[in-house]
Amino acid sequence: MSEIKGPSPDAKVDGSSLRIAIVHARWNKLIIDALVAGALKKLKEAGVKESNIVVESVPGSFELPLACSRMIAGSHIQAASNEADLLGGLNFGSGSGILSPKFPSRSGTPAPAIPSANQAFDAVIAIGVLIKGATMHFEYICDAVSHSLMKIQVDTGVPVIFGVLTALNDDQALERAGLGKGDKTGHNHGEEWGLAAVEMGSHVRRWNSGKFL
Ligand code: DLZ
Repeated sequence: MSEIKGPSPDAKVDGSSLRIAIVHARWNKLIIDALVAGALKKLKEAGVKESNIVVESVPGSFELPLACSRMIAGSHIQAASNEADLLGGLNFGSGSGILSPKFPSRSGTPAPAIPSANQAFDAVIAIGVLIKGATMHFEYICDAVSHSLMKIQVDTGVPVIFGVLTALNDDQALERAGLGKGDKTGHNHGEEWGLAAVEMGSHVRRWNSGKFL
């Protein structure tokens, strides 16, 4: 019998030219670790190079929106700065770059190696696990985090994948990380988040250059 729920398996994704960030909370670490592993597995299967994957962590899910926002901004600054370095050797002089014979070191000081990070993030995956407790805390954080992550992706134009489980109890969260008990192992949603990042990163690149199917 075919599945009713879940994403369609149709999308073919090629992540070989993409740069993707994962930022995860550290609350409920056992579940977080499985979700991050699931996302990483699918990123790599889709061809994203290990050197183009950045993983950062924050204390809890409430910190995810700020982290996504600053990481997206920082990656643009990093990419622009590396481009300037490649073009003009503004503050380096290693003598090893393709343009360096024309632009020798001004200071004579050996330059830091040019990082491979010469492109901004094509997508960010925000991963957190919120489990309802006795108070309203859960509701406030779920609401704030989901709205903020949506706002960041719309405002920046960089896909932010919603990898935040909002579970009513431990079992729900475990099952959504493929860690459920007995015959209810469940499924690791981190895998879909990895694929969604590659698909959305590719789409946005294409759309940004005015190409449509
Ligand atoms: C405080 C708190 C609680 C009670 N529960 C969770 C949770 O289930 N999942 C999660 O990611 N974070 C939780 N936090 C931490 C908050 O997200 C946040 O880190 C703190 O309130 C500090 O801002």
